[in-house]
Amino acid sequence: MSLIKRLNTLSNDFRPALRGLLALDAAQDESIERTSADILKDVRARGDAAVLDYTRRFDHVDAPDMAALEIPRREWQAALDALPGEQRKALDAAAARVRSYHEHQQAQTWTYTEADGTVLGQKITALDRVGLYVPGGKAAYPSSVLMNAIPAKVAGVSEVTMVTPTPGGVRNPMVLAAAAIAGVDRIWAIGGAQAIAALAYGTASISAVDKIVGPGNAYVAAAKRRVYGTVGIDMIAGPSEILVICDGSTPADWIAMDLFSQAEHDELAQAILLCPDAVYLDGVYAAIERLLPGMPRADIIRASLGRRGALIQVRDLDEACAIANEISPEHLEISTERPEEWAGKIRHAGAIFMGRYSSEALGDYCAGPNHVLPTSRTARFSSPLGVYDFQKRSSLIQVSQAGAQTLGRIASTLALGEGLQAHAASARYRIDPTTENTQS
Ligand code: HSO
Ligand code: ZN
Repeated sequence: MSLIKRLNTLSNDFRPALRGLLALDAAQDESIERTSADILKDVRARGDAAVLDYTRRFDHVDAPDMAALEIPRREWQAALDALPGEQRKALDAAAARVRSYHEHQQAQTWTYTEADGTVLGQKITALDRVGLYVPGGKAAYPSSVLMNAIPAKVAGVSEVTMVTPTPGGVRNPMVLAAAAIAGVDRIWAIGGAQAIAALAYGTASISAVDKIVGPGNAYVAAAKRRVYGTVGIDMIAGPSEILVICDGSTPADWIAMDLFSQAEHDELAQAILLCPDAVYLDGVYAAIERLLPGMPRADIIRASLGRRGALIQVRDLDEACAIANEISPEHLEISTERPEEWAGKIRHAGAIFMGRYSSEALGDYCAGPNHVLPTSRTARFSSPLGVYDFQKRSSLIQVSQAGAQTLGRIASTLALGEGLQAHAASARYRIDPTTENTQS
């Protein structure tokens, strides 16, 4: 059994094989949908009491009241102080770089003035309250705490409330430390659909938020989809993906390890390499074979590469770019000479890593850009998480007296066409009768 599929764009079965690779059975599990809907309803009705019940049932944490489920700031601070020096420095450095990158995304309020003195514009405001879900267990990533909370704070969100399940009462110190560095405001040791419900609807102890972000399991995703509309949500993330375009001159071990770096996230993660050089692809295959047994997460990597991975021989790098656009991957590495030239041909990718030294792992942790990216081909229409996800726009309209004369005529004509008399009158009231017949 081969470790990873070998495909060639020239062979007849390439198209169906590619379709098979990209297909991901997104069928939503009915029973998960139902359970999560029931939990939402119950928390909405019973508030804190329901949250306490579900936390007992699912996390085996028997808290007497909600106060016992809030993780106090002194505990995050203690977690931060107890970090080994290297880890503390790395977390600080990553946070500083993520912050400075996101400061570049800050949108500005703008206005312009028309000849008659009418002022029009757009005002930017931050959301008031944001909820951040952080999974417990194996996918509890401190780096994701930074990637979600820092842009919210840069945007000017006044209160970031984090929720994170603590099965058996075990709290993850590195997650708490990251929250302290990122500027999170409060942390509750709750998770699952019950945490999403508490954030969306509010309870006596937990204030309702305006938007919920952060990854979670299938119950959390179902709950987020269901509360959308009551609150905003970020994207619903699918399994991680990496697509590498290589000219065949990067050390094969580097590329093999880049593929592993996404594959190790999840059995359903996707790692694909496109290269015109068959001998190079043989070399990467050999590197995979040699390096895989030494990986602690070899089982996950093997499953992911075997199911959804591929080494694809392309005619040339132009064809590689065309296929990359079709796949619209979450992460694209362009491991070639003059990568910026090939990047010019890329239209759909969550993040584009250019050159042999830009490994995706650097972007996952500390380059600066966000690692929350569109997956499952949604890069065709969506963007990385950013400051703009925590801000909104209000239109500004300040019509001058002169402006009201011209606009009033246009508006009242259109209003009469729509049969809306009050609109027409409201516009016409502001027209000076002495000018009424002198302007058209
Ligand atoms: N590659 C993941 C983010 C991550 N990697 C967190 C390591 N830790 C997002 O696709
Ligand atoms: Zn990663």
